[in-house]
Amino acid sequence: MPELQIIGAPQSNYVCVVRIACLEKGVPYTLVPAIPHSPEVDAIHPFGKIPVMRHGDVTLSESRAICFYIDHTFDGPPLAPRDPVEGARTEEWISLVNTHIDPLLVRQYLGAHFFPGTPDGSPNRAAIEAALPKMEQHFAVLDRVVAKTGYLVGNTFTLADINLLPILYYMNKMPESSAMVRRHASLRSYFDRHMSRPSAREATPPPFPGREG
Ligand SMILES: N[C@@H](CCC(=O)N[C@@H](CS)C(=O)NCC(=O)O)C(=O)O
Repeated sequence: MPELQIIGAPQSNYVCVVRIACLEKGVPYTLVPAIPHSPEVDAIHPFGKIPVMRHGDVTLSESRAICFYIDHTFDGPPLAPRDPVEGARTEEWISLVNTHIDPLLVRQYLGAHFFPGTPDGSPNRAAIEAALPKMEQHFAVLDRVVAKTGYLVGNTFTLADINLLPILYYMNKMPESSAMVRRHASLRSYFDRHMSRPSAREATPPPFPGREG
């Protein structure tokens, strides 16, 4: 078998998703550090985003496609249930995380802290304040959903949880969002429990360069 390369920066929540997927599946991989829009990424992703993947002659972009490939190429526990209903519910939550939760919590809120675009590099308070009321709604929804079984879907840890976990990791680090995590008891215990999985611990994002403190 050729080497499976996951190409991207380990701080990216989407790179983290693919790494957790490999670890849960028990698939060895090599993380090849690369930033978005670098030549090695642009060669595979049409819009220069990370992660991308290389496995022998197979190259892929987009975390969902990469996880599908990993799940169906290698032996190991399924990342998404093969039952059509549970599988569809998993896709439903992956999509909700990617199209609603990531744009608000990561791109808008976390971006306003980490990549604020302000003259002095201080957090973009206007963008943060605009995100907070909507974030309250998202946290309430997630808290309600995971309260039922401790998972987003059914009674097992699926790719839906894998997609959410790196986002919650960052939310637990920032001031306004960590207060929200603490105020939602079911989400808090969901986060604590799943972050203690060996896969999540091993793929924990390192600090962004220059933000080690
Ligand atoms: N839909 C993509 C999203 C990947 C993504 O947004 N990656 C971010 C890093 S977390 C990125 O490459 N951003 C650079 C950019 O948008 O230009 C996936 O699921 O892989």
